[in-house]
Amino acid sequence: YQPLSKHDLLCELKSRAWFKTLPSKEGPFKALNYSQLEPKNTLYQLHHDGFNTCAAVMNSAAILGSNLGEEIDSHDAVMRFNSAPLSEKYRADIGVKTTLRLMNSQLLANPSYNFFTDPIYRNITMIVWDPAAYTGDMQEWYENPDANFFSSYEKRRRMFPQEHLYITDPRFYWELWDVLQENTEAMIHPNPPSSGFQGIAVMLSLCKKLDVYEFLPSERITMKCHYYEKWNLNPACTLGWWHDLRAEKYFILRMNTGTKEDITKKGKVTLDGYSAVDC
Ligand code: NCC
Repeated sequence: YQPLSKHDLLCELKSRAWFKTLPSKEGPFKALNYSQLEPKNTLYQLHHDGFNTCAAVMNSAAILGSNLGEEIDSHDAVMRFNSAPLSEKYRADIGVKTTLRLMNSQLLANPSYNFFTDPIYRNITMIVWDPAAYTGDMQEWYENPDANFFSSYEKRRRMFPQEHLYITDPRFYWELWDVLQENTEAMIHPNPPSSGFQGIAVMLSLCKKLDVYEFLPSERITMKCHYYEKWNLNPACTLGWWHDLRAEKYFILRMNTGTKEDITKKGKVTLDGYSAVDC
């Protein structure tokens, strides 16, 4: 096992881990005419010029008290995750600007997230992923997704045909998982990477520079899980269990171009995007 350098790790991602949307011309999706249903432009057609500066803001409770809202909002594009709320009371710490939101399929499948009515899911680019088997059998996945979200996607596409809502091709996050495992000394859980790690990879493909907030925990690290929940105490949220967050976080740390102080004070790592590196 030979650890790769910062540059080589980034090149490994750049050569293999580009975001892909649902394979609408394959298997069940072809029969269901999904190419008519999906957004007309791909993610890369939509954001064809890319962004200079980007932020990805994790849902970690450690961001509370950070006062990073203004800094986060000053980026050209901001990615947020799952049901992360934008209420006034969090604004000073997390900001409000949202360009993209990456969500797991529970957000569409479970009505308690109010996907169809909550304004945090309007007028932004959205990406949804569902844990599929590594084998990549699309028929089996469509018939038996981890969370039952395909019908919500279909309904939503008909409701807002102009909206940019993409389903992730499972081969994207499995390729990402392969890169993570190949560059981790220990064996990691054979589960898809967390939404946070997937989002970082998406942003690396769209941005020249990416600041990631509270993925590597700051000195405000806490047992509390999310910035928007009071009583959810679970260190696994930060350290991982189903997702191998420790492996993901160590991998990202190895690519950091920022300072140690930015991590301890701000929970911030700075990464070069794919367009900033020659491989
Ligand atoms: O918690 P979650 O993630 O929504 O957080 C988004 C990403 O932020 C990073 N994170 C979060 C909390 C924390 N203390 N430290 C962190 O580093 C992680 O990278 C995480 O991916 C997910 O990945 O989709 C996840 O989603 C939740 C949950 O489904 C959604 O919040 C919707 O309620 C999962 N929790 C449960 O299923 C109970 C979580 O395991 C992973």
